[in-house]
Amino acid sequence: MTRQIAIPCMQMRGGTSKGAYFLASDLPRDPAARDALLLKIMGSPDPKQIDGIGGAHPLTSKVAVVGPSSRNDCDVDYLFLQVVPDKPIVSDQQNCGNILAGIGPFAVERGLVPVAGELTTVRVHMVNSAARADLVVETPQGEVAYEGDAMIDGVPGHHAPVVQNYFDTAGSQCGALLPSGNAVDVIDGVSVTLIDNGMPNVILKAADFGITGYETPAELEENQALKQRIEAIRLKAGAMMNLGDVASKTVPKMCLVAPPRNGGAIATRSFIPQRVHETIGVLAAATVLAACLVPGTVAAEVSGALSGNPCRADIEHPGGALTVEVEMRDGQPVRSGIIRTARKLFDGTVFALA
Ligand code: NQM
Repeated sequence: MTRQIAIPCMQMRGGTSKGAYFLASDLPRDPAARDALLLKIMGSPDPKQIDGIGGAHPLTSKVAVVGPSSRNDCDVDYLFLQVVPDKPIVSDQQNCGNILAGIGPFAVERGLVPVAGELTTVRVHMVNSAARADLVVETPQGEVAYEGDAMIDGVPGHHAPVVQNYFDTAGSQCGALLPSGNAVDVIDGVSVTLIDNGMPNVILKAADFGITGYETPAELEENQALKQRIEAIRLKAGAMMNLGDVASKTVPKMCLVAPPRNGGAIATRSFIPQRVHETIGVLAAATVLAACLVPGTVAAEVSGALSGNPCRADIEHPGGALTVEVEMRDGQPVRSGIIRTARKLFDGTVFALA
């Protein structure tokens, strides 16, 4: 007889995403057993994820696995897992900067990191890319504050800020900022920039597809011919980015760019990779700004004027803009900074059929 097994779980909104956060010690150690359990918890494969807690969209079907750090210079290890809603796939092939925003509050809530004062810094080892990010969490009166004045496009209301600083993100999954060695390559007759400053991305000019780049996500998702052309390019780009066969991977992301319309660095429409993002991923935005700062890229061709090092600029997206700061040294990004917010939604026990 099957029985229900119970696992401690906290649900958090991290930036513009939502996910289930677990202590590593509460999940099976064996990755195959862990992933099988996570599919059941989230309700995959099923486009509606009706028998699980997944939100039926890649942005709300995410998992964080957190434990004490294996590195001396970090406090916690964070493994990000993308649970694909309609396929039996749990992927560790990408990072997620939005879900990362909840890691600071979660680590403090679970007692992995002690409160240090009004502000607590949580040093995170991002296991997916073996890189470090520091998060500054507001902890007045000895506990995490969720209420505050920070606003991010794509999330209603105001919340406490979580400041994120990423280090050495260049080549996080691809081994180099420009994995093909070129600022521009041509795939299927289209000029592309293959780049990875924390999130493998293929940058393409919207104009090369006969569109403006200012369409809504729904309009782009309805355009089957466009989606097929973009996926065909993605499959070829994956191999050129040292990612192998990416047919069932969630990277690289595909980013259509156009000149900025609201004073930002550039306008973006991000395919993640089959659905279209309602805003843009955090590390994806850091990657796009790095692309704008590297001479000769497809992004640099359409971006507005940029100045300063670190360079702070708005990456425009369908829901507004995301402000990113990228610091360059010798042509390479060495630090990327972003402000997010996160909120604890529930803390309790999730059940899955054994
Ligand atoms: O790029 C969605 C998101 C993400 C990833 C995705 C992210 C990032 O917005 O750092 O945050 O690209 O699949 O949560």
